[in-house]
Amino acid sequence: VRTIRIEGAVMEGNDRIADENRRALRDAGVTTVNLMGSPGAGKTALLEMTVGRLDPSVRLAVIEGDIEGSLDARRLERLGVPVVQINTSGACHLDARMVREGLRHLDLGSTDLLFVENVGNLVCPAEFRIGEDRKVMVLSTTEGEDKPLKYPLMFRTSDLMILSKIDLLPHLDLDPDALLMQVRAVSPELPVLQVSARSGQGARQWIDWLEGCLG
Ligand SMILES: Nc1nc2c(ncn2[C@@H]2O[C@H](COP(=O)(O)OP(=O)(O)OP(=O)(O)O)[C@@H](O)[C@H]2O)c(=O)[nH]1
Ligand SMILES: [Mg+2]
Repeated sequence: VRTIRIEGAVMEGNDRIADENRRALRDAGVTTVNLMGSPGAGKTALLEMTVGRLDPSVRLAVIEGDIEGSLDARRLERLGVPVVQINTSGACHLDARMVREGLRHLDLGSTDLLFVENVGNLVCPAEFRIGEDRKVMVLSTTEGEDKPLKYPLMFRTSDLMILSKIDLLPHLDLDPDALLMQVRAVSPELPVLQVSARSGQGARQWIDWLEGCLG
């Protein structure tokens, strides 16, 4: 009972700070996308592809969430994107407090679109609001058809699913239609885009979706 009470308080505190983040971001005219998915699903590769294809007038920034290190932040910094790295020191997700800290190090007045690449994990990030406008999950073709049934929360809370690495389909026994049926079984309205950061397939639809979010 005690444990549940503490967790409740933590979540309550998180939601309050998430609302503050959201207000600060909205006031600054920033659209924020929380990018989630398993380790190695292709989140950073998707961001690298996005940088090269978004209209250059859209000013990007990224908050990178990792347990340790700054490898992904450096990948994006090399492309000229302002990046803040957050290390969670073991936590499997970013929470609103961590993101609030990250926002202090960004020039929100010079940002139109902020990506928050969450810690690689198909479970915990879905439980914590951070003040985002949209949640996008990346599921790669190598993860298997059963993931929606085994990890439903991420699919239920996301606004968009990217099926990534579709260039690998000829080498895999994944049946994309079977996967999409499983997705629909847990989250009937979730839109799905099929993308390859390697070949650029599906990039246009992804960029169109993003630009639609900018309003
Ligand atoms: N073939 C292929 N490989 C990809 C694609 N996207 C990413 N990869 C590879 O998949 C691996 C993981 O990609 P990342 O973008 O680092 O994955 P991530 O989700 O950011 O990983 P974490 O941040 O560690 O959770 C790398 O070796 C990429 O080169 C793709 O579209 N096609
Ligand atoms: Mg990454």
